[in-house]
Amino acid sequence: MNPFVRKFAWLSSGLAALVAAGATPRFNVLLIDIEDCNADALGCYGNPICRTPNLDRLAATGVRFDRAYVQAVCCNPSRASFLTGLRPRTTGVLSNQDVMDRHIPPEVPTLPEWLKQHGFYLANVGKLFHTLEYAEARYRVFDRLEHCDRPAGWNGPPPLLKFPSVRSRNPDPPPPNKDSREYREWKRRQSDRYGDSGLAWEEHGDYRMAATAAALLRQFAKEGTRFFLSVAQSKPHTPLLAPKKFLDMYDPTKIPDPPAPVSALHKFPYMKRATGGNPDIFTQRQPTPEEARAAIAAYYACVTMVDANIGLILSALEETGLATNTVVIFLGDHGFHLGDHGFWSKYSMLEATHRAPLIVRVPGARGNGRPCRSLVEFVDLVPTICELVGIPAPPNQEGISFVPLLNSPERPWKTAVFITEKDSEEGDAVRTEKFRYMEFVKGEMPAALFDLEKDPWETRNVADDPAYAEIRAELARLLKAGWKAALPK
Ligand SMILES: [Ca+2]
Repeated sequence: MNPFVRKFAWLSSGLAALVAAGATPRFNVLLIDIEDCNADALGCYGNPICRTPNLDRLAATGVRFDRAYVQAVCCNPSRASFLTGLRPRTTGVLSNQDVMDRHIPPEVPTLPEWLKQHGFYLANVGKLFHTLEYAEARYRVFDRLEHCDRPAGWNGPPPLLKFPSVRSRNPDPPPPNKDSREYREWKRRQSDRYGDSGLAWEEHGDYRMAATAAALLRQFAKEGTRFFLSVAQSKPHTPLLAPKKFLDMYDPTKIPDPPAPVSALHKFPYMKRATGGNPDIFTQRQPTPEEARAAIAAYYACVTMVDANIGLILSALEETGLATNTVVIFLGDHGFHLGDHGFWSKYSMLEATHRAPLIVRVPGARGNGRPCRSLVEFVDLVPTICELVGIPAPPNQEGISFVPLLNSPERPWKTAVFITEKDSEEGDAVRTEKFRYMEFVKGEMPAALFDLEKDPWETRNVADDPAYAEIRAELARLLKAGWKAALPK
């Protein structure tokens, strides 16, 4: 038995004991959502350089999903999907520009609203939905809102903790007019930075969000509140700025060059990035190899800071005893390219964007401490959480509960996962155990096919290779048939 599981023996006995006693566990839900996280950057996902001791501990006491896939290529559509249990072409939220409140009818519940209807106390710390303007009514149902904008007329309690204000050390202050070209230029320059934030760890907003979440947990434990708590971390989203103490943990000269050099993918719709600017970082030109290594080191420093913050939350969970009856879900809202193919940021239907980290720890689940290699989708989260807390799922769900995998992580599951985009390009893709196939609505390349067994970094498009003609036809049929054709038998 792995040492973490031995130490936290309650994690493998709690649920079984409760079920044997004929009791239904009354779980709380803690959702930790972090921004723009490349799963391969985490120690527990096999990264040999980046240190994530707290997430490693969570993975060692929960189920780490190695093949968990988001349904959209960036924040807003991905979150709109996994917080409703509906796919992007159903929500109508297909890009970062689509305002959620205009596309999703008010009677379609989000996960927090649904849990509130079933008696949960709702608390949110930081970003959950894309912005307040996109989802004002969805934020209004929260009993507590911390470190985020508050809807007009919301009457919840004042902030739980007070922090000293932080003096800006940014030598490039914002222009006054937020609608001006100068302001947009300034935002781009801000996003394009990486390195030392010039701030202490405790001065970072992400630290403060975690400290607030830990304080909320202590309060819930004292008051016996059955809660849904969502806690965000803004990193490792750009700008890749971290406190010096985390940056000093990484030597850029020891970072390997990114895999998948710019090579055979001409005409591939995203390749303009490899010769010009990227979204979010290296926005004007490609980095030199030294700049790329320094940016990846800064990304790792951001990840390690986030990990330390999550450690504060997990410690509070353990100290209060809430770990014995709280489901913990850790996820990244989508992946992130770190220089592969000359790509940075997200906004692609390739593996680096599509795959995201997901760790689920349910007290008493038999799979705790084991990885799961089966294909799951983030759209499965709503039905999964509903099953875990013993309530029906909202109607018309487009995912399925993966609770069986939490007890038997090795069992066969979905045969394919899907993604849709309308940001840099418009298209849909399907990924199976062995292949990734994508179709684009316009452009010179209508389809792309990658043989992931032979070419895991997706460098050779074999869509027009006669040897793959049958496979391409089969995947095109599957993409058209959609998610119902890929459900476990
Ligand atoms: Ca994001």
